[in-house]
Amino acid sequence: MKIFHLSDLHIGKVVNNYSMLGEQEYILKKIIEDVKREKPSAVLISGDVYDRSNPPMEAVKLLGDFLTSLAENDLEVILISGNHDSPGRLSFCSELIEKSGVHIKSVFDGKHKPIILTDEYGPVNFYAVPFIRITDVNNVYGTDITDYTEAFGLVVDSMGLNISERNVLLSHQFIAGANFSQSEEASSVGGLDCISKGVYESFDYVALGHIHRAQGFNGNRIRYCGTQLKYAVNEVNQNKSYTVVTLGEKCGEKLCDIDIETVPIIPLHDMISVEGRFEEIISAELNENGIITENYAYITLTNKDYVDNAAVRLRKLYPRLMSVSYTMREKNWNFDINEADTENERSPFKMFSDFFSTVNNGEGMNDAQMDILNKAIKEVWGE
Ligand SMILES: [Mn+2]
Repeated sequence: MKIFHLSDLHIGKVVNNYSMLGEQEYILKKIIEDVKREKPSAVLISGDVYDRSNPPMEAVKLLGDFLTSLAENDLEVILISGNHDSPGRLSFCSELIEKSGVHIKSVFDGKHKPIILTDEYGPVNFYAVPFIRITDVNNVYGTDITDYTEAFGLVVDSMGLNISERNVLLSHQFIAGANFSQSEEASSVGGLDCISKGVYESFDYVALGHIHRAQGFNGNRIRYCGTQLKYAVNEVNQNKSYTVVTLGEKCGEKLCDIDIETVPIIPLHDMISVEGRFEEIISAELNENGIITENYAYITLTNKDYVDNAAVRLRKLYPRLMSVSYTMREKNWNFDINEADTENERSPFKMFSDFFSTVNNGEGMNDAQMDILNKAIKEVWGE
């Protein structure tokens, strides 16, 4: 049985003031083309469908169009909510929509009615658990658990899995040991939010969402497919994809075979980072539109001094300019020793104002900022 695994669509996301809707619409159309060609039995969307609990109208329309296009094919769509979604809003009309083969599980109620699909090897039971916190588990089961792994373990135990059949889980959680990106915006990175992957081991495949970098555990049977688009500067070198899983027959408690492959996604516009001297960066070759690139560009300048109007000048050649920063290798942290005394002799106020003007293009603090600094100094050192 062939399954497409997507997650973290973050429809409606805005990155550095650029709406990603056009980019998202483009790749979702590509995925629909792949669905028509590859004919998967199910498309799984493992949470963070929207970027916000109250998504903009255009984002709601795009998800609606995507689900409608998916449902026009002979397949089931199973979708859970992530930490960015509003469970209540996402569940709108879910019982009605279910009749079209689109199963939305966004409100955690402790009930587990698997969606069962069948192929020549028998049934595959799909369990869908939306993003949950320990308090959700305690509220539903009347427990007093304080450990995330124990809480999720209770959820899995309550499913009453038949391990002689094939079982697939959709989940949106942070597994201990997973490798974060930057755009997750999780409430806490690691620490208390971690679940030990042991709780997932009874499943034949776990379609995870939450972490934006694709990665797998236990031979990829517990897998984050990652986002389908880059959403942060430290994702520029990641290859984005979705995952296609083909489940074989079950041999005892394990699958005889499972095939897991990634399908690369070519975005409409890529997200890149460029580093170098301003003069070099603006003299790169122009394309047929008279600009350097249509891609979203994070630019880091290695110039010793600030370049006048750098962003304005760069934007003419890089119209999707995300940010301009300086490495300031020579200047950074290295105050002019002729001007400053030793650090110990400079007052905290002088040290901070020097630092402030260094990182602000030579501009000093305004009155309000000086007030804040003075207050902070008083708090730390007294009068
Ligand atoms: Mn996410």
